[in-house]
Amino acid sequence: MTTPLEGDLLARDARIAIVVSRFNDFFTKQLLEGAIDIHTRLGGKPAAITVAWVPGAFELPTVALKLAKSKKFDAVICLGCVIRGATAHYDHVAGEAARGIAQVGLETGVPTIFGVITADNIEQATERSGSKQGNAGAKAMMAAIEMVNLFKKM
Ligand code: INI
Repeated sequence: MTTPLEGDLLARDARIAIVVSRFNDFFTKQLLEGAIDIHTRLGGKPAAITVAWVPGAFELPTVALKLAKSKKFDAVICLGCVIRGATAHYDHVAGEAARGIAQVGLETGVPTIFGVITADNIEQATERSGSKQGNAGAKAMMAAIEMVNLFKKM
């Protein structure tokens, strides 16, 4: 029998940075609330979380990179909301956010989590920020904690 390498969902004293975009803050505030709520429910202390606000999803990777490079955090979570219906340049903003966030994780080796809602319309954004489809911020926090604990075992 092999023992799988896996991270549990206990927040312990993991230091988490959250970068959150002001654009569509009607939704991103819900994501931030969901992330902090699940962190508390998984045993984390508020002092372990640092929050940085950026103008929009396009800016998430730049600030995530700076935080990841600082070595002060075990994981960085990026929260944003890009809505196709309201965004002529949706593909550029959403695509660059996704590409940049992935790059930060690969470049720094610090787990960098994609908590960006990419929605076709307001209804979908609503569903993913705390209603039918859960809360993407809470899911991002769970992913961050699992990754931090997985890294500790590797
Ligand atoms: N930023 C978002 O986070 N979501 C959006 O839906 C959005 N729209 O609609 O354009 C958006 N644009 C701003 C962008 O992220 C940058 O902040 C801006 O282009 C300055 O670089």
